[in-house]
Amino acid sequence: MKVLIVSLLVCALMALTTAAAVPEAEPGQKIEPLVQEGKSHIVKRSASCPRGWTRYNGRCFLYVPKAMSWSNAERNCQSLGGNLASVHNVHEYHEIQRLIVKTSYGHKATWIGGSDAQQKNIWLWSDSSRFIYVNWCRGEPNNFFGSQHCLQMNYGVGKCWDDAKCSVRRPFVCSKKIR
Ligand SMILES: [Ca+2]
Repeated sequence: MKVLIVSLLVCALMALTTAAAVPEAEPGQKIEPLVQEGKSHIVKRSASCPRGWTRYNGRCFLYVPKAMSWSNAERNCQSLGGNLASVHNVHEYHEIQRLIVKTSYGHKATWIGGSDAQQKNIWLWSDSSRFIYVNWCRGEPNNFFGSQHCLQMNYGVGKCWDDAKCSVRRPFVCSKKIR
């Protein structure tokens, strides 16, 4: 009798164990994963620019239509977490020009972050990036009357770069890296 009971118990246990086991897939049969990919409710936060700034090439750009001296413009950009914009290739330059047109409906002469105020003919960007790409107008920078040490863009018919007196008031473009 004892043997019979033990045998029954073993059979019952085996049946339970088999039922609980995950069935193996038949050839060609696809097992649905318990958690389906792509249905996660976790929203990834991608880096982006503050409202009103334009994203381009890993940076954010802002055109400020209020005319200021170069130094005041730079200080304003700093208060917004950036600097006056630096420009590193023709694509960036055209993007900044598009931004100015979009906001001001024209190609206004505008401050960006170039200056040779520290040493004549040594041009630097205020955001410390390397000054390599240039888009000077013909005959510029000419340091006219020995008093032009700040870089204005959209100058003349060529909409190129000119060195201008830093105290002149111009609208300006800020840039900052995406964080
Ligand atoms: Ca000039």
